[in-house]
Amino acid sequence: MSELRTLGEFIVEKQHDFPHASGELSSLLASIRLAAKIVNREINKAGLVDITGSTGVDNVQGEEQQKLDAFANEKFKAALEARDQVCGVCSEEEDEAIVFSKELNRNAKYVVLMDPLDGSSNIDVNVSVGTIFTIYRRVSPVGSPPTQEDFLQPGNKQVAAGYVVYGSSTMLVYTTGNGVNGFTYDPSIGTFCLSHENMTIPKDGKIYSINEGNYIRFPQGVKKYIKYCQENVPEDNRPYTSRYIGSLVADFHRNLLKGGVYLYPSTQSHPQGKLRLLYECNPMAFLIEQAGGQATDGKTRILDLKPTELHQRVPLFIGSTNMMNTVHEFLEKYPDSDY
Ligand code: AHM
Ligand code: MG
Repeated sequence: MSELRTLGEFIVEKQHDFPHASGELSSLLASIRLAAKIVNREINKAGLVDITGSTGVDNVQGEEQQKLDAFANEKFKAALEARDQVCGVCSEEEDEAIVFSKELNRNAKYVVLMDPLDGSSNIDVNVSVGTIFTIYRRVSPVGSPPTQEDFLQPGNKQVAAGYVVYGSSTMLVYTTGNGVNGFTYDPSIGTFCLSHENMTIPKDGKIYSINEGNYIRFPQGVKKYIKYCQENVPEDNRPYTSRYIGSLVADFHRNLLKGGVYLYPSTQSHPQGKLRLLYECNPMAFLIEQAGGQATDGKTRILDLKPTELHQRVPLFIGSTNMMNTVHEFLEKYPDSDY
């Protein structure tokens, strides 16, 4: 971080890339930034529960400590509602889309879809977790409540998307369709500072990320690809390295920086895989393409899938272009119905 540029300054600077930009998107991104800081603070206190019996200080009297994922959901919703730029939100934490009822919100032109705290199995064990978000322009008329159609837009209509990784340091990475930029949180000044300008994923990599415990249930093409990754071919940098955190945001972030491929395929028991199209796969697919990589469900570009349900799941293959090409060769050679 040679020259100190804050996320706030960067957002305003980039606003000029959009003709007729009115600042609404900038204000929306600012509300995400604020919620991220609050969630970051809470995550960093989480370990204190065992020492003090509660994460303490700002706990409302008598109220039971909330689970962190529910807490993150509330904070992001509140921040988004308060800035009046969003008419509704779809969250992994809620069955139905949330419609903001204030008139100012009804007049807003954006909807946000999010996974407020992804990687839930890692929350209690001090391993990186993340927030994933995406922003769409509504298709229903401004002034009315948002409809399902606003939330079920294909990923290629995203206006902006990003994630926050709460890791050894906290970072916010986002795109508005003009490249990907990353900001590291400096807790001493309470500010996200530009640390990774114009991020691109290496075309080649040697990391593959998959929950190999499910191997027996994977389609043939995926099994064969895993064996290919493990072959001893030094001139091709194989065997590759296996890295799997179990937090999509953290696995994605590492592969983005180092080059690699992340796979969450269909399995015999879960033919649609596990990850959610609207607020996990689409934002990550937008980011990876902006960074020069690829994302598909094994056949189709993630961003071209037409969503049918809010919490729809799809298989996800995402990462470095040359590695993705090899994944596809294997998937084509061994049809995916063949487990
Ligand atoms: P979650 O939204 O319940 O946290 O689940 C999503 C997470 C991803 O972050 C992660 O990549 C994946 O689930 C791990 O799943 P598995 O434990 O099956 O490997
Ligand atoms: Mg999730």
